[in-house]
Amino acid sequence: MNCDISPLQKARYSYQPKLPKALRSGQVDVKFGAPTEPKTHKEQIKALFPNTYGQPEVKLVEGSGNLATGPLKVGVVLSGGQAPGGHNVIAGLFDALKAANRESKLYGFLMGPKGVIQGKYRELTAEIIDSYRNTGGFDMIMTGRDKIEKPEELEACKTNFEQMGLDGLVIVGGDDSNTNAAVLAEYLKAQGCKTCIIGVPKTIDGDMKNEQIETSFGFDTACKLYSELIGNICRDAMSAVKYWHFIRLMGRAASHVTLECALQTHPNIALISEEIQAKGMTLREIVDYIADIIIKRSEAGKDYGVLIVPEGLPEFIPEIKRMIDELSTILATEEDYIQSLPDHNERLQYLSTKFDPHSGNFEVYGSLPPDIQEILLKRDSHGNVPLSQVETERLLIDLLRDKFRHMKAKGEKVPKFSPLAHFFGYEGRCVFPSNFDADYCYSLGYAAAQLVRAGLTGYTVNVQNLTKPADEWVAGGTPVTMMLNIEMRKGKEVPVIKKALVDLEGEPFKYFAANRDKWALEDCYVFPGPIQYYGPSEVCDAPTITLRLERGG
Ligand code: FBP
Repeated sequence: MNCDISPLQKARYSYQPKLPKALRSGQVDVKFGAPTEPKTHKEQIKALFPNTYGQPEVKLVEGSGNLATGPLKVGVVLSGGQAPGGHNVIAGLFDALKAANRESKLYGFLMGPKGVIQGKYRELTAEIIDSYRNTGGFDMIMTGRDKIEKPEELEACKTNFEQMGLDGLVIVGGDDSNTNAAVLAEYLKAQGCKTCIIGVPKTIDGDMKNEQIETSFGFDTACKLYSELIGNICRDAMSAVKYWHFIRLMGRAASHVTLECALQTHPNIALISEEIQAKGMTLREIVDYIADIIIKRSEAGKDYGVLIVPEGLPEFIPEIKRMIDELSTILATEEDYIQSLPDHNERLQYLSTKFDPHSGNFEVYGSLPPDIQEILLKRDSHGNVPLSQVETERLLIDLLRDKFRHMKAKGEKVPKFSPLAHFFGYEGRCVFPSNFDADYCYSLGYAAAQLVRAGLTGYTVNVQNLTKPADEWVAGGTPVTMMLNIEMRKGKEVPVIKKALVDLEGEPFKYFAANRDKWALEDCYVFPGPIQYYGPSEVCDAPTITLRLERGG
């Protein structure tokens, strides 16, 4: 089939992503830092990762170019949710391997970690790579949310790698997938298998970051896309002057996406889950807070506005979090049975016998709408609740309508309230990567190839100094074990990379908190417009406001 391609896609094929100077030089050396350790659970993690614990941080520097130059066979797999820039990670990896040795080969494992376990892959040739350069999506090799964890799965991977003669595997994923990278690296090292495992920090959620990893790729583009849409809605709201827009934004746990979009667009209300948790706010208190702003705006003659809410909110409301935790423990052993029950009422009935009668958690569960109750019964392979399916924006609208109805019944004055609900999530994950993400991802892939050439395993690749021009970026590797901590998942204690939540003492939140009262009542909306790929650098290359406030620049 001969499919058309858009003029932008055609133009983007020839965009040459920028690289840090040390990587461009072609004479790369690895500089080792001091040994590392995790912040908490040191002994537990050391016992679980005896072969990869304590490895030093590394930097990729311009030097004599003493990395391996022989032909390498390297695999790559995309894992978890799509994020703009994934194809550029693969392109960077490919170009770096070929630059070091034309005979090197890159294999793409298909449909996520399952493809690694089942040995399903295809060789990625120059022709394939060229038709995906600077494009969004993960469709070159697709993705999946499977986990490589059972002994037979680890063994299957090893067998496949040995049959392929694979020198390295690059796992592109978020916190869960990079944790998986650590588990696989440890297993292969213990078994004397030569395949090195390198992770790449990906997620639009922006929650895989720490001192070494400044941001996860995809966050920049997704936030810019959502901000464009929010800005357009703000303008629509102040034009029509009759609707309140309730917009839920993707981001499973942390509120980074919502905070960044708030900084970019100045909506009237932005809920930040981490603050709600810190203040211990109940659902009723959140509704009261929103109602107060709606009423004040109405009194000022503004029966319109824009609210943004992170999809992760439910898990940060203490009463709902406690309920979800108890439910997760029940599901750890009973999920299959509960799902096999014929209908919602039977499931509800059964659950009423399973919750601790003194915890109050069943009452909280029962107070939610049935469709949300059903979604809360599902878990992905990493034990996460599929929050992207919970329509929190509608729940808030319903609760506000109830509140205004009660107020009216008591004879109180109520505002005119015509709400509209939106969810911006999937539309932000396969966007053509912004110039920032195109450059960042290409650099991550290029650097990952150097870590494989250096024979390192159990590392997540990093590129730092991101608020500076790409020339001054510095690439390296962070040992995954230093990012681990122990958490409860599906009722069991397991090692996982700690998710970075919004820091309430950090500059991005402080800036938001200092301005939100003004944004609530006045119309201070900002309209970022669509992502620009060509034009002045301040329009096309600027990183997120979050990154600039966190890192300066
Ligand atoms: P990753 O953490 O795997 O990158 O995925 C993030 C995400 O986009 C979340 O924001 C969202 O809740 C989830 O994926 C949706 O998952 P799915 O694509 O399986 O519906």
